[in-house]
Amino acid sequence: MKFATKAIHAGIEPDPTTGAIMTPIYQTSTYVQESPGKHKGYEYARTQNPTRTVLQNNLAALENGKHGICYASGLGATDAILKLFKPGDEIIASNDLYGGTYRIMVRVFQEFGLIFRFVDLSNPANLEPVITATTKMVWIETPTNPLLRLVDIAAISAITKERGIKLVVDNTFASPYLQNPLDLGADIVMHSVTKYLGGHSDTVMGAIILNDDETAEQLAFIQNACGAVPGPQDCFLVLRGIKTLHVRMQRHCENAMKVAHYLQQHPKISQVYYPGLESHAGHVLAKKQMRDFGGMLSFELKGDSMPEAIRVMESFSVFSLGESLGGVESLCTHPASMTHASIPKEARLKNGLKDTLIRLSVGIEDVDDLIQDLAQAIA
Ligand code: P1T
Repeated sequence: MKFATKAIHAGIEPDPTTGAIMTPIYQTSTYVQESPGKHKGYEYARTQNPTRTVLQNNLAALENGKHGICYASGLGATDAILKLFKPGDEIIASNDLYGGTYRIMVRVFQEFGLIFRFVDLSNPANLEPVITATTKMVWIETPTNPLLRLVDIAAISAITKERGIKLVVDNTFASPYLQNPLDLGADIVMHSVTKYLGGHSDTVMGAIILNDDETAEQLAFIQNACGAVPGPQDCFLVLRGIKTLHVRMQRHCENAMKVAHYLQQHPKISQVYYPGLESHAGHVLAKKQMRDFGGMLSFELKGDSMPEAIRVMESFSVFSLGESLGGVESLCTHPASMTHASIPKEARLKNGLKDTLIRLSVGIEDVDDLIQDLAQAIA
């Protein structure tokens, strides 16, 4: 089955009792049992819910994986993955990543004894020298949030496989429409479903997709034991959102490419970070690893003036200033004070994330209106 057909049909059957084409919202906390332990496969809604099961199977199909597990948020999914490890285990993560991921690693799990190292993995040669006998996992985003760096999943996975280390790819920025990390050698794919998968800025959710039965069983145990499950209404909304994922992503990519070209030639702009631009350091890799270049981009204004960057962000009328990304509506974010504020300033600047960086989630509005909005805001 090709992607667009999977998005609409994979794991989804008409409701067996009524023939309803849409998966029902099973709004229930428990399931009646005939006698203790004798039931139809459902016991309690923290453990399983039929609406969630359908979504999990659909997501697994989209990522070409065997198991899908959904969580109450992207960070709920990250939390579950990090709970696979023990004090003293070491995790190497790419140095450009969502601020909340950095925060849960450093402020929560480091307190419990996990060890984290943040390394620029856009050059895979940087990985080998930092691996130690206690390294258990490598965590990457690609493209990264917010600098849109590309990380070579196949090259990194060749190293992690040889050393018996798990590779996790946060595939939020690409979505499964653009990139399938499991096919490139990753062990676990993680998503903030809140973003492109949901696609309509109305749900917060996370997901993990993987092939390994044993790790899937551990994760299912953690999910049930720790309880970060999404509700059935949210699962329904995401199932509905995914039905148009391929169509939305095409328009996100088209619009972002036009916006990137517009910004690149703008006399007031010094840098545009978009993997679709030939000038981008990861462009060749993006062409190989992704099916298109996505809807996210960041840019900097000439002169690096903070008041000027803020003035631009306050001047938009079609773009809305807000956290998050991947919805149909265009958003603008100031990573330094918003999505990445929990990364200490020194570390942020060292990794290239300036105070004046502006991030855009290019929506699927008419691109002429988006460009006109940028023109009037930057002017
Ligand atoms: O917000 P939540 O669903 O918990 O997902 C966290 C998360 C994980 N990974 C990536 C790459 C993300 O971008 C996010 C959330 N990011 C934002 C809210 C943002 O505006 O960047």
